Amino acid sequence: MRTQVGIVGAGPAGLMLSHLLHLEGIASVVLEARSRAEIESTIRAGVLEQGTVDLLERTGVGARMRREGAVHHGINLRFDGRTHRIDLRGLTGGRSIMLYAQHEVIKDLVEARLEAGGEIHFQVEAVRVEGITGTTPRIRFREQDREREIDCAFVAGCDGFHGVCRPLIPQAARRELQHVYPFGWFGILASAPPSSAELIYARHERGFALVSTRSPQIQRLYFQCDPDDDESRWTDARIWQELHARLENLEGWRLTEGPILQKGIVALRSFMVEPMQHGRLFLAGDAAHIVPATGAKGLNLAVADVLVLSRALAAFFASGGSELLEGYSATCLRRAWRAQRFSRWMTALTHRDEADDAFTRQLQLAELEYLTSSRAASTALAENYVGLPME
Ligand code: RFL
Ligand code: PHB
Repeated sequence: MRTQVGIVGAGPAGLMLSHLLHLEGIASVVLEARSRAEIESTIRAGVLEQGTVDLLERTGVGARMRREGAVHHGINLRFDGRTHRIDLRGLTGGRSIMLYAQHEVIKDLVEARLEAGGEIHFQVEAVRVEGITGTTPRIRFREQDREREIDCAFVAGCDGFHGVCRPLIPQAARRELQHVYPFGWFGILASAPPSSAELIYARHERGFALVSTRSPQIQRLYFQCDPDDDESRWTDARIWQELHARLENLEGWRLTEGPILQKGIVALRSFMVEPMQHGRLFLAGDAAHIVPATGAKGLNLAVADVLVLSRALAAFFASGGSELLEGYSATCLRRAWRAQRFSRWMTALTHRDEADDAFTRQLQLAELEYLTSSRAASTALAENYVGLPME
């Protein structure tokens, strides 16, 4: 087989890249380790920035999102027994966010690619990428017990944090920076109508909690936990008790309960690799950077990366010019570091760190007070939350 761009991974980064390249008239092949059913049902992100929403619509894959997703014009911060709304739309000149599940975005992109004759190979095994410092890298893989290979002009490593592409950048040419947090998130999906029209980020002495939503029938809820905790130790009754305690029944508000459909624990991590490119290998999305979910930035960063990459590849295939490709890493890292800063700040603002002393915890409250009483401070939160402009 032969293609212009070999893409490892059919997450948001890989699929969106394949879609954008197709619109530029560039051929690609996507290789995915998991099955189509699995990638279309894995529960992950829910918040899409304005720029992501605009790009999905502009490129013809936003119709179902527009029908079934929910536009939110604000978010709530809850602390010290009260709730304060951040008016995202009012503070950003009309920008908002969309609540639409990541696996729905995946479904829409897979469908669009297959309808356009795109090639996605699911359940491939033993993916090996060779020759990235030459001009014709090759990807070898196994598919239904057959060894196969693809020659390409470029390889996009869109294979997530645990993928095989990042380690292909030689250690001497690669710098990895990370921060691991002493807490994780316990996430549940519950069959219950939304408790709140807009998200609630709650800072509480018992730890952080978050009320999100997926549909008029399904709630998405999270609470800070020990990352090494075992989810089987949490009965449904204990989960609800903890959520009620942290969210409090303020001013007549009450968390709505329902059967828990799914539960799981994820670790919180900040991670960066520099640079995001080596030879003809370009990393995008979680393969290159991880942000703690508090800022709701991971999927959005993945989309921003592949927009930059698709434009750079389009320029290269049109004229042979490699200037944009050479700038790819620096361009994406600039945005990713800003998202790191924001995500770390949102995490520190709302989580309980057992290592903090009473003084530091009081500072956290002072910061929330300032944030919710100053238009300038609220604006800084709002403009980052809805997403900084795409390149
Ligand atoms: P993905 O989604 O991990 O996709 C990588 C794909 O590559 C495949 N793969 C391989 N395929 C072939 N060969 C190999 N050797 C392979 N190794 C791996 C995998 O099977 C997979 O299908 O990475 P991508 O595309 O970079 O997308 C990143 C996003 O998934 C991620 O950043 C977000 O989910 C983060 N995130 C959020 N982001 C937001 O923008 N808004 C949110 O509201 C938000 N909430 C969240 C989140 C992540 C969470 N978890 C589970 C960590 C909430 C949570 C709880
Ligand atoms: C979600 O709905 O899954 C979600 C919302 C906000 C976040 C992270 C995840 O910050």
